[in-house]
Amino acid sequence: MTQAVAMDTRKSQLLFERAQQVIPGGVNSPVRACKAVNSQPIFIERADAAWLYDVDGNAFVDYLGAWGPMILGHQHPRLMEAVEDAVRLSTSFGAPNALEVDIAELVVKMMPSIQMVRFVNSGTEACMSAVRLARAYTGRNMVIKFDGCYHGHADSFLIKAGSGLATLGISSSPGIPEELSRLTVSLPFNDLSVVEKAFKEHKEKIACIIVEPIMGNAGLIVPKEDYLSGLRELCTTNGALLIFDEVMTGFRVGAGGAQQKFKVTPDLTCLGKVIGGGLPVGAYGGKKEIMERVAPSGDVYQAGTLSGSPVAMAAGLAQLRVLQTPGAYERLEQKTAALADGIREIVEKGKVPAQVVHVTGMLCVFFNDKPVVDFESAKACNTERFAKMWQELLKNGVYWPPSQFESAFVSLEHGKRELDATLDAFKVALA
Ligand code: KE4
Repeated sequence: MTQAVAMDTRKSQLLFERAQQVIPGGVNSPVRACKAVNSQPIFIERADAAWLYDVDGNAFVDYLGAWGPMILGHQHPRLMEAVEDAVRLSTSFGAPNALEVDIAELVVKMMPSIQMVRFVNSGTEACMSAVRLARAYTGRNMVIKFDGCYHGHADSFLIKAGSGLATLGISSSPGIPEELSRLTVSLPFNDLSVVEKAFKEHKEKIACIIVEPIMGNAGLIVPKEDYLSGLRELCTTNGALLIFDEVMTGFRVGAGGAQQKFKVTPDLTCLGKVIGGGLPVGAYGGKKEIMERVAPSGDVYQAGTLSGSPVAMAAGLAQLRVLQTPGAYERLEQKTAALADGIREIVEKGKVPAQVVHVTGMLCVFFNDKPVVDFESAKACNTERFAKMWQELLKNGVYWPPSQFESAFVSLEHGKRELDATLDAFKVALA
């Protein structure tokens, strides 16, 4: 593929100048500012199937997938029709509607560890509510999380977090009282001994472990053999709850998420992204005896004006239903593996010091000559080299997530045309 001509980005630049006057950093979520890849953000006008189209008329193969939700690709007919039908009946009621029951029953069917589920409006809300519930249910206050994991921006989680914090090199955020951050212990991922030590040190003070069963916010880091079952055992032995944050992996890495893939059953699960089909939806759920503590059946308070909004429920329900199509996840795995193998071949041929990691629907290129097994080894990556790759990919029509500490997402709409175009772009970007 010939080197693309310099892209016209004038309209994006004008929009970004205006945006920076009235929105902090010109964006509504930090990672979108593309600072870590020394670039200005591209403003997207529309998207269709596996493609993004920006305001200057440039087209890109989309590996953002809106950070996970767009597993069916953009404008899937079943999803768009469901949303159009719902929006004609008004956009929100503030009273129960049937779609909330339909999607809750489907989530319970797809993820058997969830006997009851509460819908909220974001992954952050799902994770903060699950931790509040764990604290109430156990009567304990401390939380164990893992370095580089990201559970949204609630105060208790912004300690050595991944995603946008790692991208910007902020390990924890100002504005969080010392008294509160002392209740969160953040440990290296993939090491059971440090977790055992933490339980010995803090004994019955630990309410829960919250973990991304497959880390997607420090780049893509898979758990070592028996790691997740080890966390399960430590929680059971010490009377703490195990919370799987499957906001990213839920209904992406397989029909039953990471918990089905690794056959480890958490006490609570946090969901988001895929279950909203691109609209604002999060959820938390788990054992009935725990979930019944949530108001109004119990005394643990959590609420939301727009929780269960019919349009968002329609989008999520349509997407989950299409994902029931036999063979959907096998096809997604084939697409992801073909892309990962293709990039690996380019890396090996070019003797590029990089690791290519993938699981169904997600992949990552680490610029490190050693395997990346935790946040420390992720932070040892050459982020400047990543930035150069990212810029070259963009110039060659591929929109990759703008941070070494993120995962790329593949959809069911990424076909041969997209794969070939992507590998052509990688040949230039990794040269
Ligand atoms: P939201 O509040 O952004 O919907 O979800 C927070 C969250 C919780 N748990 C996991 C495992 C997550 O990946 C996320 C959000 N992921 C990032 C992408 N790495 C969102 C992108 C952004 O912050 O703009």
